[in-house]
Amino acid sequence: AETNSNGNSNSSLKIPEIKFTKLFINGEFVDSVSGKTFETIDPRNEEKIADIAEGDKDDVDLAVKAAREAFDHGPWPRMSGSERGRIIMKFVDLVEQNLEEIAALDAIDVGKVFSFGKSREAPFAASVLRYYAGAADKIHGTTLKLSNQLQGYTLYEPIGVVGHIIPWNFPSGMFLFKAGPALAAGCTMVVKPAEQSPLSALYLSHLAKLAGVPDGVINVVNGYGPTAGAAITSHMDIDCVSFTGSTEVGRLVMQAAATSNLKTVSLELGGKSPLIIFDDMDVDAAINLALMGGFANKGEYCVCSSRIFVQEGIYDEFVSKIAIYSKGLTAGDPFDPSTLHGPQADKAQYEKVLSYIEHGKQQGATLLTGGNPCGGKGYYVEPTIFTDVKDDMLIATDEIFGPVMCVFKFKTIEEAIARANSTQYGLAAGIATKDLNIANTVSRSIRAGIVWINCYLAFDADSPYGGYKLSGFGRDFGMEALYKYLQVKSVVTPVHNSPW
Ligand code: TXE
Repeated sequence: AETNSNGNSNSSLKIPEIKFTKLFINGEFVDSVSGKTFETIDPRNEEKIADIAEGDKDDVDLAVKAAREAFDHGPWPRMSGSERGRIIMKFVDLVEQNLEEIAALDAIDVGKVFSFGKSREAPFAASVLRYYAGAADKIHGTTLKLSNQLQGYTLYEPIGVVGHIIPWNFPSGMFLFKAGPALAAGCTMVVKPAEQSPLSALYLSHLAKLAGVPDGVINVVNGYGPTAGAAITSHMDIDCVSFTGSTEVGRLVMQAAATSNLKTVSLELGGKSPLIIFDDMDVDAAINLALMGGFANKGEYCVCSSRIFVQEGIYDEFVSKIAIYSKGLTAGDPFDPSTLHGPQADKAQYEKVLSYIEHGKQQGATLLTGGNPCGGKGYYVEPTIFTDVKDDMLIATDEIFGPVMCVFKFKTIEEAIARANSTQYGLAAGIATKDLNIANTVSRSIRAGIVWINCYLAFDADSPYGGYKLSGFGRDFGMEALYKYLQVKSVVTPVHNSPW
């Protein structure tokens, strides 16, 4: 990949002022109980951005207390759905008026390409919030015609205090994807952003307050996973945890829920998603899909198409062209308008990606292109493509969560289905073909929560996504996500006013 200059003077124009660094509890920005802070680091240059208040168990307790009070006695769950919807709509308006600031905070915190964040990711996150604003007054149950002279109905009620534990790959998006349906349902919440990306959640909670979300409804406790995160998952007064992160930590979340108060859990975990390209496909179009699926957001995407299966008839052309096209993904400072590929979010991810590249080379795969750090300072890794990859090599089985793609050759549709499914994960899959029979057969045979046909990363607020197998369970987006945050109650009464 080409590299433009990192940290040039033009790019610093967009660097946002960091206005919020404390915890957000009960509508106020407060220091942590311990007074401790941690540094958030700029992946462009490995320098400190700011000191952030570091929450721990005591801070989670205070946040849960505020959320509990707001749920048990506050106005939010008692408002009509349309009133809640109106406030969430105002929140959306403020998000849309501040897309640039939101995108800039994510760019500086985790190296997201600023122009893309501003024009695509942040507007999409706003559209998800708007979807749930519109859903807030459409929550209703069913009428039951019971046997035994009884009748009844179901009531959908907010589940209570929700703990959202979110990762760093979409800091502002993830905050809104999780908060949106929980707000619409009438829940209150404690959000723990990832320690790599504490900034945008604080800014967004400030906007929520300006929009009129009552104090205590949204609380944000930054801090580390084993301390602040674990305090949420084992808390006796949190009713539901929605987690997005690694499969490893997903298991801990479920264990903590089981041994505390049996809070409900949803887990959106890792992936190793296949994109299957058939012979009838235009090669250039297929390459565009593969580059987007594999390298968007520097591969830091749970649905990243890290396994590309190409049918034998177009394989050679595909491989020779993608090696050339991938060099057009200019790496550099996310604030530079010519940048298409930013740095990995932090040092741990950078080192993880480079070590998998080493494994690939050592295990005998062919390095088609990339494979090196780039850009001098900062956590930049070239878009990397391996061929001659065996299905059991580590680069083919493990989630790398970086710009590393494996390209495989296949002959038949049956072979493609079997190999695509031979993974412990089941988050997403892509199919590229003009043949409707193939598209229908493969989409129904793949064990994954979302299948994209002739598109990839085609997210929509209305389209639920989440995992099969070790990719977890529960769904974000769509009405499915709203129902995660609702309890169903049956209300039953005799038809005739006589004792039953
Ligand atoms: O994840 P963690 P990390 C995958 C991806 C990545 C790997 C490691 O492969 O390379 O996971 O990333 C909080 N109790 N994904 O280390 O640790 C943590 O503070 C409660 C895929 O960042 O799972 C953060 O807020 N919480 C993924 C969140 O969990 C705990 C996105 C995620 O961190 C905790 C991110 C604990 N004991 C990583 N330990 C996706 N599905 O998109 C940590 N946390």
